[in-house]
Amino acid sequence: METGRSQAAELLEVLAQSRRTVFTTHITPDGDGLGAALALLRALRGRGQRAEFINCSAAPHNLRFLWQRGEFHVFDPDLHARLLMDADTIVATDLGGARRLGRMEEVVRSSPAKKLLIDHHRYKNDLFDLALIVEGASSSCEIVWDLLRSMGVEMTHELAEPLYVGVVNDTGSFQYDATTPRVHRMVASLLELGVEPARIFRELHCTQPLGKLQVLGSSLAAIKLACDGQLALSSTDRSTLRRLGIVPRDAFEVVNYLLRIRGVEVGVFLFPVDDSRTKVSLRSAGRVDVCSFAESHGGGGHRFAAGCTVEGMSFEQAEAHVLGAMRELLGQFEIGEA
Ligand SMILES: [Mn+2]
Repeated sequence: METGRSQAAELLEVLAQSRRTVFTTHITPDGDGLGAALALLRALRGRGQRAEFINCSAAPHNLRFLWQRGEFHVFDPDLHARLLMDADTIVATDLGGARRLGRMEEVVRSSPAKKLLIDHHRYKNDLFDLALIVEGASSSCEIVWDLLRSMGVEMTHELAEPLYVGVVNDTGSFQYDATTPRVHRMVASLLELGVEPARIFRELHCTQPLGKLQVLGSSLAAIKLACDGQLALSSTDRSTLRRLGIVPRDAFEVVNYLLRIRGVEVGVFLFPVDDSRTKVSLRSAGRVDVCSFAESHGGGGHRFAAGCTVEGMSFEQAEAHVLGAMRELLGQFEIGEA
């Protein structure tokens, strides 16, 4: 990694001095944010430092195999606000923007603790005293892997497993561009510490509720192509999710399938949160930067994988708005077949 060396050194210095550290990651946490925080928390605790992991929302069921009792807590103001106010250091991993602290944002902002960020997303930082952002990293876990080695921590299975889950999560099981030789060297070293890829695959992927596959089925059946087949669009709705008994985030995986269609450059998945807000998830095959659109609507992510919420319009209007913006990005000005 070329950038972030001095921030990394500074960050490690702060962590070394910190007697009470609180970790957190983004709302609806994923394997990368959880893995990065968990590995660092274990390293600090291993050195005898107090550390807690408090998050604004619960973790998905398929990641709960990662931690032991007492290693992860869902934010309860009565129990945890004091802890955040009294902490020396608050560390956010994989955050993707201060708003993604959810209902913890206010207390994190008002805490006198030193605030550190470890991330590989690009966005404007108006909260953290020290931001270690390595845009070229595959995952926040790759950054933490570097940090742990700089700390001279002895790598063990309990540090390796969460890091492995984070890298698998963010590389889409080693399918994205971020899958570098370096990532494979990192993973090799994690496997040498006893990480079991087959068992972790089963934990992550073979534990899905039926409804999640059914919403995938109905959303795939509803795919529309536009812009001469370069744009694939799909969506689901609240009543379908209710009927299938699943939560919205279980539906969003659909977006990753859209790029599998021959000729598709951009995939868009839409979900109407309510009558005036539509969640939009965007994927690009590598020619079009979809992050700028997401950023212009208060969201963010990476150049080729981003998301946002379009507000102040109906679902139909939001769909047309996104379609128009993507058509422009694709450099197509004729009306595509919708
Ligand atoms: Mn990540």
